[in-house]
Amino acid sequence: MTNETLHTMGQQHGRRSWAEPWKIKMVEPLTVTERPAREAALIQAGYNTFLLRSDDVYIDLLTDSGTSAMSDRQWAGMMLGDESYAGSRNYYHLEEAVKRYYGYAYLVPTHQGRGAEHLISQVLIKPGDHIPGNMYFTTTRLHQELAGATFHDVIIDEAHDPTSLDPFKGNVDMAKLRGLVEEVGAAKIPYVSLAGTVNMAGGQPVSMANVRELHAYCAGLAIKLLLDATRMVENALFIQEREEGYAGRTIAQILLEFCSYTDGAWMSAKKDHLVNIGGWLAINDRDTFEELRNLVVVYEGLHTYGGMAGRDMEALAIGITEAVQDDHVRSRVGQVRYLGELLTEWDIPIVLPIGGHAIFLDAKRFYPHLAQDVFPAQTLACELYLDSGIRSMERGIVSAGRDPETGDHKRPKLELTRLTIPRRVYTQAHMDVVAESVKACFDARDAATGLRMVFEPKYLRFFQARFEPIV
Ligand code: PM9
Repeated sequence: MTNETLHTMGQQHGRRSWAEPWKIKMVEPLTVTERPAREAALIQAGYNTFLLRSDDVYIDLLTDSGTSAMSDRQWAGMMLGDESYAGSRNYYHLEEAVKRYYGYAYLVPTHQGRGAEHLISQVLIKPGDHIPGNMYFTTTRLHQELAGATFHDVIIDEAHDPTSLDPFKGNVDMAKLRGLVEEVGAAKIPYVSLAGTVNMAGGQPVSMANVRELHAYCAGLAIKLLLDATRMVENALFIQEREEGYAGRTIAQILLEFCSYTDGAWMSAKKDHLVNIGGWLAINDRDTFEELRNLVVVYEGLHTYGGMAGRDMEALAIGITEAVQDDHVRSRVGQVRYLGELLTEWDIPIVLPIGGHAIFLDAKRFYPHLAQDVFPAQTLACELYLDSGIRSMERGIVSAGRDPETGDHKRPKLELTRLTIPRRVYTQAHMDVVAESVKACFDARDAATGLRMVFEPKYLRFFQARFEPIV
């Protein structure tokens, strides 16, 4: 068959695949384990995937945080680390990259996202304040609460429905926000906490129209609009694909426009920015910056390293430029979609539309016979690990924690198990293996009996809680 014939056949089938815009230069062997060893490891880990040793894991989909593969350029950048205590040249590279792609005036580096969340919460929140946000995130809300605020979820209702196909399920419901402002008063709301994409909703995006409207509304009331920019490049791809007028704009252009409607941002650089550690906080207001820059030296490190080594800042500065390339973002989200489409073809219940960084299995529909109090999503994470050694993460009642007022479990509408895809790490063949293991668990779903929690830490319990199977 000639190349031409092949080409014609391709056109006849209408098939045009995407592929990763890189090739693999270095590999890390994986460990394949047997079921009895996995059973022993899971008992040892108290049925919590966070407590497994990574040596006992085959394909690790716990998180996309700090688990990306760095490029040859980033590794080369590590060798250019300027480890001076103050004024490292790598800090200035980072400052320049953040300014160019995010547009904010002032930068404070931090060791990771929650370092930035801690600083911004301590500087802007007073006890008794209220923080509206487009769904909670575990660490973000905790820092807001520790600073004395009450968090209010003002995301649109569709975000809590895993079957809703709304293209922008991350949007803020303006009526809910207005209602809160009327109830508590604008003076009690230092900022709106806006995340793009929304992790706990399934990696769902916020539209440009929504952030523009929010900006106009908040500016009129002197409420800051602050962005959790952790996965904003993925959000930008969804805007490019779904929002009128953005098809011809680059990810970098969309990102810059989106950020221009906000007053500042915090960042877990361990996600979008393709590094294993790092974070930052950026803000336009000079006075707030001065306070943040003063506080960072108390908790993180000097204001020109904030807990990162010079080499980390160099890899991060390079990672920012790589993160905003259109072909990179398309292939990253394309891989997530590949897995999600396989699962939907097999009628396995997942959150739709497929999000940017992960597939979220809908444990309520997966295990309709299990009550939320026996932790269906945690159970599913365990079953998946037992089946194949694949590690996932609970994002349901365990992650939601307890109501600080009543002490009862918070019972989120979404009870999800997250298969999080690290960037540039796994291949399509790995995704096939993952899909087949999920299918095996789905076929065996009637046998699942749930878990009971036998140890519960005070903060962010999902990281360290222990469970036992209900028999
Ligand atoms: N997210 C994740 O796996 C890592 C730890 S929490 C299970 O999804 C957002 C939207 C995040 C996030 C971390 C942080 C905190 C802030 N915002 O982990 O402290 O998804 O760098 O960032 C995790 P750090």
